[in-house]
Amino acid sequence: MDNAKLVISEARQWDRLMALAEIGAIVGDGVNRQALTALDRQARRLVIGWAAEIGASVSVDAAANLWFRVEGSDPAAAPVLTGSHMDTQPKGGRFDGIYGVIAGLEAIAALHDAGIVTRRPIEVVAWTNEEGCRFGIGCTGSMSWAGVHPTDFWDDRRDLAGVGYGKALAEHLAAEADIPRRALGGVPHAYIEAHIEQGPLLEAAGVDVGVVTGIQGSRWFTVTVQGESAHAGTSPVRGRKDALQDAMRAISALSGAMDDPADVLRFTVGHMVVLPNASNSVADHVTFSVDLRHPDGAFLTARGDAITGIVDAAMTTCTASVHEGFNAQPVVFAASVVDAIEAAAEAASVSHVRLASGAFHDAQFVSGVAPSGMIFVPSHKGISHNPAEFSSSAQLAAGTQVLANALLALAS
Ligand code: HGY
Ligand code: MN
Ligand code: MN
Repeated sequence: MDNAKLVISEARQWDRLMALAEIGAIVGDGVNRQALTALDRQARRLVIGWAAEIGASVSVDAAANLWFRVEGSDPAAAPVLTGSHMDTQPKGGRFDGIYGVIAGLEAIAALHDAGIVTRRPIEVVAWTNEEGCRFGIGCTGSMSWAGVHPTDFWDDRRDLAGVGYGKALAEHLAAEADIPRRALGGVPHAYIEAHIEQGPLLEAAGVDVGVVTGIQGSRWFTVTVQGESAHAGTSPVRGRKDALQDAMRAISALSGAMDDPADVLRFTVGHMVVLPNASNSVADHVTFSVDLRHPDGAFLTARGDAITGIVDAAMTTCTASVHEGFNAQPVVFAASVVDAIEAAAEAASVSHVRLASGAFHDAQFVSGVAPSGMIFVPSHKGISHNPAEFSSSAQLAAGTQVLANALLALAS
């Protein structure tokens, strides 16, 4: 199939990304558009309008994943799938996730503009709740679709306002009741996700596109420390059951235990809730997050399984419990897809290099169902999960041209 006619529109793609960045815009060119919120739905409606312009069919599944489909000459053929997520971190950037959805839309728009009908149908998906920041669990849309857990598995997870995941999902689906429904699941022929690198390698190497070989493993835990609240002025320090002091001991012990001179093991405590959170009351209930990552599954299992013992040993007067909420094992992408992406980069005459992903992505769960791969574009100084996140229009366009070429090859 001739790539020459398949030309994506850099301007259309950039304008759409900037229009979406207005929905949930925060200071410093950032975006706060969290999963299953009214802002999320507002952005979805905008993208639905663009998809309708090129005649793509629109549907939503029971996990609220949003699907766009263009038919192929052989409607019975397994589709080629592309996409990413539309939700952001609380202090997110304009490109993480949403770039992959808009790049997928741009690729099918370019095929439409070129009058190219591929043999296989092509689908673009926006996965629900990849970031996980609102409810403390990521990739619930792609995990539901891949059959890793049922859609009600996370019903008891609550956001900071106490809204449960199940309630938020039900409200979201009700608000989108006018959109045709689609069965959960499916087996695509292949999946490619375009995403910003969120690391410094491509920019430092002066390379246009990353051909992603795989994704390291990630494990998320919630540690709960239970003490006793008391008066800050009248209760002797010696007799206190101070949950915040013991939580700090646990975090310090974990930090020491997870220290890796090679800086390959990644240990992060990014979220903490202190109750009653009053300056003159001793804390009686503290929860904090643990995000642990490593490319070696066995090593990650061993280190993650040690967390409970380390936390218990750190307790002086309080009790603690550790709950694992998210476990994404390392994945190596299918050679057939990695090679197709590399060939597509050659066809687009863009420089490319193979690299692994430090961030997790929905592709981690899709690869359990179908041969998958990812395309990275450079992130300025590797900054992400930060309003200063930036990739240039030309860099984003190069990635999308490679995506379009790869989709064309895989769908032919
Ligand atoms: O945390 C991650 O790796 C992803 O960016 N949500
Ligand atoms: Mn992302
Ligand atoms: Mn992210």
